[in-house]
Amino acid sequence: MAFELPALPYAKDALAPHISANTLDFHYGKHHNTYVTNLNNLTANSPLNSASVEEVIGEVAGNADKIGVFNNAAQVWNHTFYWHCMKPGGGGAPSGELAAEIDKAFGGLDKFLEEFKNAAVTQFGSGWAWLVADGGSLKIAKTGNADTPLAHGQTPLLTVDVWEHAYYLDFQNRRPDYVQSFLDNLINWDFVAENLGKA
Ligand code: MN3
Repeated sequence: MAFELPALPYAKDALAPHISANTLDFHYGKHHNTYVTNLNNLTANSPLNSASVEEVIGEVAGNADKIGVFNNAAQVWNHTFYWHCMKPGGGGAPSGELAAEIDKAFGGLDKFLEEFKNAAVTQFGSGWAWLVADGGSLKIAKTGNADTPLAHGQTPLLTVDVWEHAYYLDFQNRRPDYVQSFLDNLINWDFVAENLGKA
C-alpha cells in the first residue's frame, strides 16, 4: 500500500472542547482513512501508486476519466493540510511578513477573518474555504467537494473543512459557530506563515 494515513500532529483529544476526540475519531480515523484506502485501491495497478499525493493531483486534475482518483487524492491532501492548520491553544494574531501581507490584501486582520468566515459559511454544500497565495498576493478561495487550490495553480496557506462531517457531532447544523471557533481557538498561524515562506 503506497499511500498511508499520515499521523495527526496532536492527540485526538488535544483540540477539545472546540473539536472533540469523537469528531477526530470519525473525521481522521474513518473519513480521512477511507480516502487513503480508496486512493490505494484506485491506483493499485498504476504507476500513480508510487507517486506522491501532490504528483497524483497534478497528473489527473481535469481528466474526467480519473475523477475518482482526483477526488480521493485531493481529499487525502486537503485533510492532511487541514490538521496542520489547527493546534491546541491556537487562534490569536499572525506576526511579521504574514501579518503585513494580510494587511495589504484585506485591509487588516479583522477584515480578513470576516471575509474568510463568510467564504466558509457561504460555500454551498460540502467543500473548503482557503487562504491562498496567487500571483504574488493573498486571496480567499472556496472549493466544492474535494477540489483543491493545488489544481488551480494556487499555493494553499490555510484551510477550514466545511463538510458536515467536520462539525456535525460538535456543532450540529451551526457551521458559523464551528468556523468562528476555528478562527478564535484553533488556527495555527505558525503553519500559515511557514506556507507563505514556501509560496
Ligand atoms: Mn473532512
